[in-house]
Amino acid sequence: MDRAPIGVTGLAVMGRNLARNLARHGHAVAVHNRTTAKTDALVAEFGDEGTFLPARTAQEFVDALERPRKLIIMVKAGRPTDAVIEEFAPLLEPGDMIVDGGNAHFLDTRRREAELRERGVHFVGTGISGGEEGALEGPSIMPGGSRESYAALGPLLEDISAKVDGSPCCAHVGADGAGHFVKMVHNGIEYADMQLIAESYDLLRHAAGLEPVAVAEVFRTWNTGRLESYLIEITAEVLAHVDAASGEPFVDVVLDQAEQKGTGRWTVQTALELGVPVPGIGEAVFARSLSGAADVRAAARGLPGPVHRTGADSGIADAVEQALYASKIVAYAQGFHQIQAGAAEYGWDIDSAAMARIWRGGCIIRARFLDDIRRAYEADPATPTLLTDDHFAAALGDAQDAWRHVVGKAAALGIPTPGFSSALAYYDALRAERLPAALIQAQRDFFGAHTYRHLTGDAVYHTLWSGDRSEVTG
Ligand code: NBP
Repeated sequence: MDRAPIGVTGLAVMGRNLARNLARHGHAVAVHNRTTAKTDALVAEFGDEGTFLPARTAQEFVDALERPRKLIIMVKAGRPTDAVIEEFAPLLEPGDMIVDGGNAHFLDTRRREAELRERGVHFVGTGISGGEEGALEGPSIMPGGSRESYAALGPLLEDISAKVDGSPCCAHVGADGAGHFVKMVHNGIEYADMQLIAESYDLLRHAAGLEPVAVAEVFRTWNTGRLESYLIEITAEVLAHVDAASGEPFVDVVLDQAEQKGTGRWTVQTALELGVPVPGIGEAVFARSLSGAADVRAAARGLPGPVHRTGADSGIADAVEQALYASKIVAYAQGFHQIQAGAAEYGWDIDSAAMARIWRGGCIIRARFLDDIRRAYEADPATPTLLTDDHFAAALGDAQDAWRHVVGKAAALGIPTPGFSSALAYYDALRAERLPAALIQAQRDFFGAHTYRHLTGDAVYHTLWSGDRSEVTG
């Protein structure tokens, strides 16, 4: 065989595993890397897993691909992606397809897609979630780009994606940068979910007074119910783990400063640009920043607060489960709101039910819960918020008392729960008959003549605050 239906360039952990995944599924795959030693190593170590066509140069790589050519770029996002595109684009022909499977910013993807479209080349910005293991065993794949490119690429990508109930975790998201946009929001939701789980752990540890190994048991039990998910499962594993050197719970020997690579920050920055409220994701990003603000934390450590930080309220575990489930519904509702706002802004026709479906497997936020989101969007694709879906509204109603009890208890004990508190505030704000935003509008008009509207009608008014306080039309 001298030609392959697809190729991968960039053979670090992700690219190598994606190439192996393709080969294991019976697809011959051309492989290329800037540093040829990685190409040689892949073929030497895993050559028996399928058909690999190693290429030492860009030209050899392009020549090893069947027309229309399909090449996947798996290099470091940013400048390296542009460098690789500049290297390959002159070697391609109209109709060829470049898939960028890296974590690109969706605005870069939009720019690249527009530039390559001029040359007749399809640029398919593709979100891939699942990390190293997912790339090998079956990730969740979110391809953007043209429908035409999906018709050619879809069967291959669906074949190597994760499967849930026989359904592939891969679907065409929408034009140009839609795939990377949805992947970005996926990561934002992941931040929020992890923060809520971390707060649950903190409450079980310090409000219920449980040791990490006992908290692990609680998470294990939760993982048999409606919270069943990859993140809950690994949380139980981590909390049960003991540091071999000290014999202490592993979680107690890890520095409590969470890092981030930037997709959570992008989600919040984009939400701010779009004017979409995603406070749960924002709180999660800021909670990581706060944890890393070591000097500020050291300076503030002696500030007064409740004396007995640790309680022994063993009955709170069930309430925490309710609060976690309710807050999780809120976080996902915010993420899907952002997807819908992005779709409206950029003209993408994104099927929210399909997004929930392809996140059920392969990716970090995979969970039983996503099936309920899929069902909710299938029942009402145009719903403004997931919160009003019958199933979720009932769950939020059932969780009311427990959720409020947990947030109140956390405040009383001095346990920070920005995720839980913010989720509850978002819920209460959305359902409020009247918001104090009316006062803010009035203040804005007072100091800046920014005008306001009345409850009835679209007319714009201004009050002459420094004059006789009569109202004039704005
Ligand atoms: P890295 O992000 O570490 O990138 C390393 C690869 O980029 C190597 O193949 C390297 O070639 C290549 N490269 C660089 Br750096 N600069 C280049 C240039 N100017 N020209 C050509 N190639 C260049 O690899 P990764 O961790 O496998 O991730 C690949 C992509 O997948 C990234 O965009 C990442 O954000 C995304 N992603 C990663 C994960 C994950 O869990 N790691 C999950 C989902 C998505 P060399 O060998 O010659 O240096």
